[in-house]
Amino acid sequence: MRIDAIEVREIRFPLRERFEISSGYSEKRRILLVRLHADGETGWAECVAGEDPGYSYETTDTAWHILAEFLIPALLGAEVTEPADVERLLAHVRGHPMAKACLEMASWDLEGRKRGLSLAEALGGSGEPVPVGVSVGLQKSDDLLVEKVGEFLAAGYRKIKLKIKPGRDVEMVRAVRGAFPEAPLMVDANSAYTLADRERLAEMDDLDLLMIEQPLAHDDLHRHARLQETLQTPICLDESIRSAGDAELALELGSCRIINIKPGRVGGIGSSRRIHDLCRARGVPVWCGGMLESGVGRAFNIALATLPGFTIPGDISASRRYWERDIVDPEFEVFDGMMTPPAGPGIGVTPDQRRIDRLTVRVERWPRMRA
Ligand code: NPG
Repeated sequence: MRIDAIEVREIRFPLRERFEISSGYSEKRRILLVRLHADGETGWAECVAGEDPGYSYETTDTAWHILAEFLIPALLGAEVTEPADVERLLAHVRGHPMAKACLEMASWDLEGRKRGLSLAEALGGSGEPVPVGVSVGLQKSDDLLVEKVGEFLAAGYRKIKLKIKPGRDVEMVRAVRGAFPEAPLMVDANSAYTLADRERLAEMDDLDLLMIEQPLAHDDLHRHARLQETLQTPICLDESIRSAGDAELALELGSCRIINIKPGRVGGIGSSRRIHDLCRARGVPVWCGGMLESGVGRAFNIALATLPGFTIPGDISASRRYWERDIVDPEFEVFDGMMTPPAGPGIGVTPDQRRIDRLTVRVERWPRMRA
C-alpha cells in the first residue's frame, strides 16, 4: 500500500485528577494524534511524548518538529507492505523513538483494518482478557494514599504501583503495606535516586514489593547492575530501555530482572515485540507500562499485553481513571481487575471525531497544500 496522506493534530485533554511523579506533574495532557491514509483506509495512533522533558528528552513539541520535518517526508508516498517497512523508512533519524513510534503504530492499525484482524490477532496475542493494574501518583499525605489504594483494590486492580521520591518513600510504602498486607504492590522512582541511596532503597526489601522501578538515572545501566546486586527486590527498568538492544545489554549486565515495555517509548509495536521475545527466551518477565494515553494509545497497550511473556499486570487502567470522557468508543473498562482487548479490526475502537475536533488546538496535513 502507498501512504498517500498523513495528518498530525494536537489535542489538549484534561486529566480528571493531577498525576504527580518524582520529576513533576501532569494536569492537562498535550497529546499528538496521527492518522495515516493508504488505499482508502485510515490508521490511528498517539504519540506518548510529554509536555516537558522530565521523563524523556522528547516532548510534544520536539515530536511535532521531528514528525513534520523528517519522519513524515520520509514516509509520505512510500510503498509499505508491512509495519516493519515503516521502521526501516524512519531508521535514518537518530533517537526520537516516541515520534517514530506513533507512525509505526498507526501502520499496525491500518494493516489490521485492511486485513480484518484485531491488533491482538495481528500481533499473535491471545485476544483473551488480561489482568491489569493501576499507577497511583504522589499524594499530599500517606492517609490519602492509603485511601486511594483501598479504592483501587476494591475495584479489583491486580497490581498497585506507588510513585516514590526521596522523602516520600520507605515510611509511606510501609503505611500502605500495613493497611494492605496481601496487596500486590510495587514502587516507581522515575530515576529519583543515586547509588548513595542504596541503604535507603534496601529498606524496601522488607516490604514484600513485586519490584522497584527505575530507581537510578535513565542512562546508567552500570549502576543499576551494582544496585541490583545489593537488593533482594527485583529492579525493573523503564526509562533506560528504548530498544531491544538496550534490553539485551541491561540483561547481560544484570541491571534489572524485569522490564517495563511501553510501545510508545521503544519505537513502536515491532520493537516491543522484539523486547518481549528476547525477555521470554531468557525467562525475564515483562509488563506493559502506560503514559497517561487516551483510548487510542490504550488500545495498543492492551493488545500488546495479550502476548504470553506479559506475565505481570500492566499500567493499563480504565478510561474513567484518567478522563471524564475518553476520545474512543467504546471506552475502556475494567471488570474485576481484567480488561478485554477490543475484537474489531485494528485498534478495534472508534475515535470520536467530533470530540477530537473540539479538543484540537492545531492540525497539519500532508501532502501540504500549496498556497
Ligand atoms: O496509567 O498510564 C498510566 C500511567 C502509568 O505511572 C505511569 N506512568 O513513569 O511509568 C511512568 C508514568 C509516567 C506517566 C511517566 C506519565 C511519564 C508520564
